[in-house]
Amino acid sequence: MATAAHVLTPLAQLSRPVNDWVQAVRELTQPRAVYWCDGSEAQTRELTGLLLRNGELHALNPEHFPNCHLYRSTPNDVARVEHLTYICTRLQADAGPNNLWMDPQVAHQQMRALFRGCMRERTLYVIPYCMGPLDSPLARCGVEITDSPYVVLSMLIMTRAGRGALERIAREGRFVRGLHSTGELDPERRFIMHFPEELAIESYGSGYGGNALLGKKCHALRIASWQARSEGWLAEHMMIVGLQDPHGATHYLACAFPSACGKTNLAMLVPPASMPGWRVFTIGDDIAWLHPGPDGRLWAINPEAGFFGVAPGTNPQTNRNAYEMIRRDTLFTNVAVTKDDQPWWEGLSGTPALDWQGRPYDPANGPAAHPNSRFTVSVRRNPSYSPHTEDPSGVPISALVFGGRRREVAPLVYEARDWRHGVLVGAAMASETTAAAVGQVGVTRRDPMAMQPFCGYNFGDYWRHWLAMGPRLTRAPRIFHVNWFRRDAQGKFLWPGYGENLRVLAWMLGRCAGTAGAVETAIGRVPRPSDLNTQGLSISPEALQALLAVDPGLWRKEYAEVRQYLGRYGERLPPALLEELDHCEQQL
Ligand code: OXD
Ligand code: MN
Repeated sequence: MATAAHVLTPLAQLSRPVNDWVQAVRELTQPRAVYWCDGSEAQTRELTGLLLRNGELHALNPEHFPNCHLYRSTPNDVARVEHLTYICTRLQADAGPNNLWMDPQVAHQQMRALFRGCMRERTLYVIPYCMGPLDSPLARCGVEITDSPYVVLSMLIMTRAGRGALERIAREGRFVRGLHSTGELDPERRFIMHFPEELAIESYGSGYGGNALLGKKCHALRIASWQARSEGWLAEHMMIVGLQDPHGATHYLACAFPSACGKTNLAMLVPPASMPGWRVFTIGDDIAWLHPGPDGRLWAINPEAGFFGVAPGTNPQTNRNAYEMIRRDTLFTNVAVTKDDQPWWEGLSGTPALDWQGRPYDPANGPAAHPNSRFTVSVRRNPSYSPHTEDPSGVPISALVFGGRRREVAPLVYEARDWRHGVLVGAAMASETTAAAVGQVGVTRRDPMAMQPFCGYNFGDYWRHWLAMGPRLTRAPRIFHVNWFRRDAQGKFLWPGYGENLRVLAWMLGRCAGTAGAVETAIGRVPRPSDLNTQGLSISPEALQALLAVDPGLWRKEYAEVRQYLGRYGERLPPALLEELDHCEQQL
């Protein structure tokens, strides 16, 4: 028999503020039952079994994909909904022109009407979670209430969820409150509301990752970016990777790219055979929380514990690590399946039998897998997993990298002259839209720091905060910009990408060490072809020349567009950014 010391306190009794909130939500939403998630394997098995029995989950081929499952979402609910995502601050100007805004009182009222009684006949799940290692002072906690067991299973992979998180909340007393219901999955009754001043999120009507796994975009970016400004750190849409050079030294980079532009692949890059001695270690693939350390360097943690990656394009040729990682214990969403129940998407060999909606595959219906189909898997499944992922103080960052998907204009890589110029480089980012959000794909839009959909406050204030961070770092990371997506006149990609990207990252580390050359241009420092390691790379000298070219005519036009864009931020725009832009234009 267990002694008193072994009897665990029921979760509901651990934190009075959490329990009070759960009871208030229970009254509002009227669920049939309340289920507290403790993060145990037993609960994961129980919920998986429930979803398999009710047909919401499908078991995949147990021989080739053990413990892997497929979830098919409602066809109208497959991506983030930026047009239904709001920042609700008392002052509209605090949300800024970069966000949709609603008055908090109006938003609460509207959401209460939606949530009232919405969980009748459903179970209310309480998920206490921690973003970041449980024992890290840089981590922050939240509680998500949801009526979707699929969301629970996903949150259990994507965050450190359960008893440990709730115990931390009980000690700290502070947590982000995230209330979610799938509602009727009606796009007309779908809203993702953020209340940064109250550390609260309310999401209704969608079960899709970025709209429903509230620890991810809603907490770790929109709410955390707000918290980070007041506490003196940065919450960024960045992956974190460690590169070990052939001498055995490891350096960490944090890279911001818009959604579905290759962060996951870059984070677990496989070095090309012609670069022996290099090793890659992954810390994170989507979000970085960056803190100035006592040594004047910038230190990063990955607040997440899992990957929610885009499936199409992932295969043993493009990324062996990523493909290896998702061969077991993985939750797939909206992929196709082969006739022997293996998950399938464009870019894999074999043929699909059923498409992402479960229909017999017919090319007339479009791609077999949804272009934004995903895998959800623990970071520990990654063959290049870095144990430093768990370091409470994070890893020191040597370089920050911004990047977009641009057919032209931006060269393969360039380096900012200094921190202030680097902030302009980030603020001036643009990229072609992808299937990660509802809307037209392939349209170039401004996406500063890859944070357009995720910054929880006015970009003008955000850039001011970025500028202020520089002087606090006596050993600030260097800042770079990359573009893997430049094309030739026929529309063909000029750069092979994937593992070959290591050549560009190695040049950056060379710049940090003072060993790699570059030429000064108006936009920053660009490598000459001879500054890049091209040994074993099959690329023509003309293609390399084109990749590194800076066309003054195109850049004049680009800077004019940047000026016009920045002008939208009026008096909140820090003058230093315009001075920096003047300087770049004069150099042209
Ligand atoms: C993501 C996104 O899912 O950026 O990471 O949309
Ligand atoms: Mn992302």
